[in-house]
Amino acid sequence: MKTVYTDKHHLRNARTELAGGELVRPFECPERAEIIRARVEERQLGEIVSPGERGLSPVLAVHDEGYVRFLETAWDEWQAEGFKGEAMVACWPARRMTDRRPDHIEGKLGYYAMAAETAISPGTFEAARWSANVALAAADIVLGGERAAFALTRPPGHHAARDMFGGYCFLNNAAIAAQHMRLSGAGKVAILDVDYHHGNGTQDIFYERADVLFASLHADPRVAFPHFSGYADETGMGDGEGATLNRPLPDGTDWTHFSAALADVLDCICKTGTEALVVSLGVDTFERDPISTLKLTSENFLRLGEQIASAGLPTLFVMEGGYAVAEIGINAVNTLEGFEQAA
Ligand code: 5XA
Ligand code: ZN
Repeated sequence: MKTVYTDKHHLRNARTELAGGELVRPFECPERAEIIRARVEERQLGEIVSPGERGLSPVLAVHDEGYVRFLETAWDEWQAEGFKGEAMVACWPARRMTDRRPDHIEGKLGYYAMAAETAISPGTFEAARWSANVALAAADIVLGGERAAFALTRPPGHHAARDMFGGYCFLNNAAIAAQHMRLSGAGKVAILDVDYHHGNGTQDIFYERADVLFASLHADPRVAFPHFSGYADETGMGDGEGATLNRPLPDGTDWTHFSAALADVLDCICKTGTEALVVSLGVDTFERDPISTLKLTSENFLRLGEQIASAGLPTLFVMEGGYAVAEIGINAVNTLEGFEQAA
């Protein structure tokens, strides 16, 4: 399986994350991608290729233009105010407040943020753009006839909604790739999100569409981020009614239960005439992940890959979360090797 990777991800190297009331070094750090890339090489998974520049049009096919322009200029606007730290949200349009977009950067951050932990730092927008380019290049490998490809995306994307950032995400790489696949001729695309956290952004983007199914296994939002989406009764709207499948899982869920829920959603995906599968591959379901509570072992990730392969679909893997840095390469690449062995 080919991997698409670029060292441009280093442009995203924020100093601060708000976690537990403290400003800490972000869990989502550059070493993550480097360790995965090293493991891809060590296991000789396949060729590692660089993405090309695709411009903003595939990004604007799923994201709001005002939002993208905000991401592009946010750091400069923040700096122009003379603020010393990184650009972090301090206030939001909460219940019964206006939905207007303010002019000041502090207001714009609130308007476009879905969470406070994620700071915008210099280079963030460029890194996010290149992460989307990685996903698009990997999508083209699958569109070109290969059974699977791995987009080693960083920063991740699945919390980024049409016009919102947060949860370490700015541009929704999986959604951008899925939309690109649709526009390139794939009749129906499914996005399977196996990250520990609900992919609220991906759900938001396709919630009213029947042509891109979104299925997610994730920790129960009553006790896990992003808290305000990912409940089982969120099933899509309008044309998209029934094309969103959420399977919240209790704290401590192990492979037996995870795999049963996965079998259920894969069955639904296969019954809907899906022609291509995009997997939002988070490995923060790992038992020793520092911010998560599921209980998958490194060996279970091999089984995860095998089970995904059983759907028999052209498959694009797009990297999302996973913060047990020492094991992130093993867990991500185990999934890909499990897939290859079963495909
Ligand atoms: O999949 N999403 C993540 O791993 C980010 C979670 C951020 C929690 N504050
Ligand atoms: Zn996650």
